[in-house]
Amino acid sequence: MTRTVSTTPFDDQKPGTSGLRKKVPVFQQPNYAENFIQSIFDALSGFGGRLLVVGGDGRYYNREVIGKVIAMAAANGFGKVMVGQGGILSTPAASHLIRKYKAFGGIILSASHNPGGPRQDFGIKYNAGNGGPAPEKITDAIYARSKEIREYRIAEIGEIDIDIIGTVEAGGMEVEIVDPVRDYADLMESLFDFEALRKLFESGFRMRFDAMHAVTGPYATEIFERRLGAAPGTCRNFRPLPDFGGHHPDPNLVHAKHLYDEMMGPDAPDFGAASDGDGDRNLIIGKGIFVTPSDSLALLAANATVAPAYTGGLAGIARSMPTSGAADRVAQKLGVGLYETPTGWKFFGNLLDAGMATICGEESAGTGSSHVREKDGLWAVLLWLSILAARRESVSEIVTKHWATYGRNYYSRHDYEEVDAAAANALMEELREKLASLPGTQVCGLKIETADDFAYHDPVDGSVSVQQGIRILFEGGSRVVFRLSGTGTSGATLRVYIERYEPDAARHGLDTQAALADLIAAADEIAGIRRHTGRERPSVIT
Ligand code: G16
Repeated sequence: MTRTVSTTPFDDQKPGTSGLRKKVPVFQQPNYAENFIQSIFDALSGFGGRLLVVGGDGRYYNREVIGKVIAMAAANGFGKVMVGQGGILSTPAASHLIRKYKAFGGIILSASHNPGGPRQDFGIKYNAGNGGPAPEKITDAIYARSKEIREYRIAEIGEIDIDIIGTVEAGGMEVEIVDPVRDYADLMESLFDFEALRKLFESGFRMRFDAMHAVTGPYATEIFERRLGAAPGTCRNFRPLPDFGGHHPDPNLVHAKHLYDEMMGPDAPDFGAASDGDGDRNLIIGKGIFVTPSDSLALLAANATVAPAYTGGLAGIARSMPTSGAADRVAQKLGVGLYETPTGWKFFGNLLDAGMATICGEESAGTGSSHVREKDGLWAVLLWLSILAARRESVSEIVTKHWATYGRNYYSRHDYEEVDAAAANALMEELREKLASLPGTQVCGLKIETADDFAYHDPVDGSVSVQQGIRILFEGGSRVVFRLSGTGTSGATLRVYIERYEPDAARHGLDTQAALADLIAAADEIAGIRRHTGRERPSVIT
């Protein structure tokens, strides 16, 4: 039986960089999740009788919301829902299922790298039939609907045991519970030469993968330890926990510090990697060397042809605007297009669908390719392993040679987290107002060449996205970018991205923060970071 329930709108359901992310107690308010789910369905049309893929990263409240999605999908006329066993689906695995089974779309429950637990973060995101995050025209329509919604539809269904693989009926609709790992692991096996990777591990190559008690644990153990024969214990923290063991499942140098310390230690394995809450981000650390996500993108693109999926070469490379220009020089050398998009994986979808780009990446630890429409942490690890297997050099040798060929982009991101939202907005507004007057001026010994607020003109559908980050370009190609995060759940997070290009190999061995010191000082001078935020230093430096 289907019920129509009266409701009133919430005014805070605007999807951010990647779906709606809020604290769990916000989602637990009566009708809150239901309103948003119904707003998604109301913003779409043509799904009658079609398939919806549903899964999440296993965080607290995942199972409850999966139950709601199933009951509401039945009431709204979907023909079938496919759910990962236990409610688990990594974001790239969900993207793959949507594509493989030609689903109408999917709902992914995750707040990515944000912490989980009863008072922590939760999120709901809609992905379209291409497997990618909904484009802005859909998220705008969802938000518009959420402000007007008066009722939602939900079917009365009994308890469904999502831990048992198989097909059941619910509210006149089919619900198939699937192995969350198998299809995805098969896809990886089709892209990479698993035989070559098995030989790499057989030769004594040692790796450490930290799943951070998040969704990649079951995927990583299946792929690395079972299919590729990596030593048992290669994968650490592999059991997904609703609160990620009390940690931030954020694979950066702060939250994956134990991995970093191990990789810098005397008995470090050859290769270290980690992934985040929902499995789309990656951290890459070689023995004694951290690889920045921007460098990793450039390196993966430059060496991609070692993997069977990319032997034909790349159609193009895409990166988000704040990501360093390291990939640009690779694209130039390969003679392929380089596309600069706003932050947010959703902006890559059109380029991938149109066959204009093959590999995409972001400074926020995301890299991926046309195999799905999400960034993909384990894919990045497998491509790195493929390069290591083909070149038989250390990560450090590969990185150093890359810099010698292309030059080095010193790069760092400074985050000021949980800043008062009004103060953060005031900082950005003040910056915007003075943009026109900045070119030609000197700050901390650096001459500003141009300054603008990045606007993206999508070359495929012509849509325009404005105010995507303030860029200050200095003479010589260095730059500082300011933007506010779209994924936080309390206050505002100011991100400052700092970059200097150094072509001279004799100057490639500097400490990153030291190499960027004058730009860091200039950023504070230009934006008045301390004055506005009251903070003496960033909360996180990556
Ligand atoms: C999401 C998006 C990414 C984006 C990142 C950071 O990642 O999918 O495209 O780069 O947020 O966004 P922001 O700087 O606005 O916080 P994830 O892994 O959180 O889904």
